[in-house]
Amino acid sequence: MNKYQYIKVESRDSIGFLVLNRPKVLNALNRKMVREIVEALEAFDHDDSIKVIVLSGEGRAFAAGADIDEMAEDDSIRLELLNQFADWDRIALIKKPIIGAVHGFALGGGFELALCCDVLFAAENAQFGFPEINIGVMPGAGGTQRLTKLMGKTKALEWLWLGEPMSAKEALHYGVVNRLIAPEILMEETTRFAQKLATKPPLSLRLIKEAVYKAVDYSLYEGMQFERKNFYLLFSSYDQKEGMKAFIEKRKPKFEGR
Ligand code: CO8
Repeated sequence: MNKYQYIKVESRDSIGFLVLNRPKVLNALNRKMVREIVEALEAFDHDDSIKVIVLSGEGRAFAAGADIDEMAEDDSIRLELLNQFADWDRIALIKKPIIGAVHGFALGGGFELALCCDVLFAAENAQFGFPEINIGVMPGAGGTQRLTKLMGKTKALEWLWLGEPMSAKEALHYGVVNRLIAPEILMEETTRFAQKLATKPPLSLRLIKEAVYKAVDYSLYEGMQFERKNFYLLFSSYDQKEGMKAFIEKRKPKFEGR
């Protein structure tokens, strides 16, 4: 049973599927919807039967941004007190891989949500952009930071200032997305990739994700110290013993995530 109002969730073959489900308004993200997304991600993260999470949108868009109707009358003090971005911050604490499958529009908060994914697969018809400038604001859920870290200052400024959409091809060129896929096979290809990840030892997936994100913020030296500790940590796992034993015995490993 779907307990959520604005999203759909489903588990299949060790993959947790989260689908944004407000297609009539192109999956515009209202605050309750963001809360639901975060709660569903956390539920998948704590579910031992789930190895990988796939995030996508229902209808003709991934998400066309924050719900403009909801925030049109907001003021600064109300926003400060609401502290809505605390929910967004929780997304960065998800330990399992999150694969985004983006088709159609991924604008504003929708683009920011896509940028919260670890890996992005884009349909050839996907359009990414930060149109906030055209309605007198700017990104607020990490867009200026994550986009700049991905594509560099000069290109990020061009997109953020102009507010024009970036084609999927451009997004690929600038390293914003991993792969371009024909729209009709987007979910199939994303699922295939998620299935591959789901066969890997979950603790390695988890500690690699953690270490790679440190590379974004830490100096090389600090990052390497962090990586080393995670490397050592994996030698306490069953899967390290099993993986290496299986190699020596020339058989396929059976990973257990412990
Ligand atoms: N908010 C609310 N409703 C929306 C939104 C939105 N962001 N985007 C689309 N809709 C609604 C439309 O109002 C329309 O509703 P209705 O049928 O009732 O009139 C329906 O979705 C379909 O949209 P259109 O008829 O406009 O469809 P088009 O194909 O003609 O155009 C566009 C598609 C170009 C995507 C157009 O809808 C558009 O420009 N949308 C707004 C894009 C935008 O400005 N996004 C940024 C919003 S600001 C933001 O995201 C700030 C992030 C801050 C942090 C995040 C907190 C969650």
